[in-house]
Amino acid sequence: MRLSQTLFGVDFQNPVLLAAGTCGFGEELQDTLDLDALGGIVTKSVTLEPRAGNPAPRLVEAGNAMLNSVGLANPGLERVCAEKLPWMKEHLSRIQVLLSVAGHTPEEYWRIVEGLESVGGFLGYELNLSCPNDTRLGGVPFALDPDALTRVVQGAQDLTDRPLLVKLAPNVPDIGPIAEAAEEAGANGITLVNTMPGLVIDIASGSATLGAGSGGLSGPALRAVGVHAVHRARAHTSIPLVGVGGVSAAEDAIQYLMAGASLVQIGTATFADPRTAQRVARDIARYGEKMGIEKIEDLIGTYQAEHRPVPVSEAR
Ligand code: RRO
Repeated sequence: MRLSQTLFGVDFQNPVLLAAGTCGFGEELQDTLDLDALGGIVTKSVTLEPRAGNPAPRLVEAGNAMLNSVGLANPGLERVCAEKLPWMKEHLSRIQVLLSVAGHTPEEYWRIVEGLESVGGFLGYELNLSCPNDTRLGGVPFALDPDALTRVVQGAQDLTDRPLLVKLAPNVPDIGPIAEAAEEAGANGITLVNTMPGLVIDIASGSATLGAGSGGLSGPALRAVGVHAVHRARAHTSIPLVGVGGVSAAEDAIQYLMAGASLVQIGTATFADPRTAQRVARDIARYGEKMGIEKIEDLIGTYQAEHRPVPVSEAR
């Protein structure tokens, strides 16, 4: 099966990317996996100023999931431009790179986009509007507030011709209208979903197991939430969708593709096995060959919602 597709005007050699926050800026993983074998990577979110991040522990197990509160640890815009982008330009030319951007105010997002824009060497942006661990000043994440989301996206869109994706949060009653707001504001793609707010308490001490208290839940437990979010967003939008949450095998990625995602991202599973993304890409191709599917596009969006009303006689 042909895994490559043209999206956002460029070629993705396969649909598997590494998710923001799980692969640094690529350099950190260069000795552990073959970056050239990926569809692309999304960097750790970049903020205006450097961030030291939250107190340890930053990651804990939470049943069939992981809880994190990294607290946006990153070198900040200036060092990303001076140190990270030059490395990425030189070493990641075969794969697609999205820069994840985070801020407390719309103006911070815009200043970061302006700063990165002047350096270049990457495909586009993934605006992280949904970090559960560092909400905007005095409020909820932008992704929970369609008016605030619209303002950030419209302002960023005015500053760049590069593809602009937005990353949404899972903890909303219906993500469909939020995805619609993102498309109307000018987003070129939507990534669904960020981690789910969660808390693990150590009952011996009565304290949270994470240094920062609560955090964001990821891993297998998030997969059905992410697949559902993609399905709802597909019903409300026509721009490319990127599915993320709980992918560790080709079968997981294929659910996202069937729900309507054009690309998938791997996050938590990379911590257990850094080569997960390569394996998932290879196994999607094997699945396609087994099923007689010619190209990845023939798999995308093939899921049709079923309505199975309970017959009145059974409902009684
Ligand atoms: O750095 C983090 O604590 C973090 C971020 Br920015 C995010 O978007 N999602 C997450 O689970 N953790």
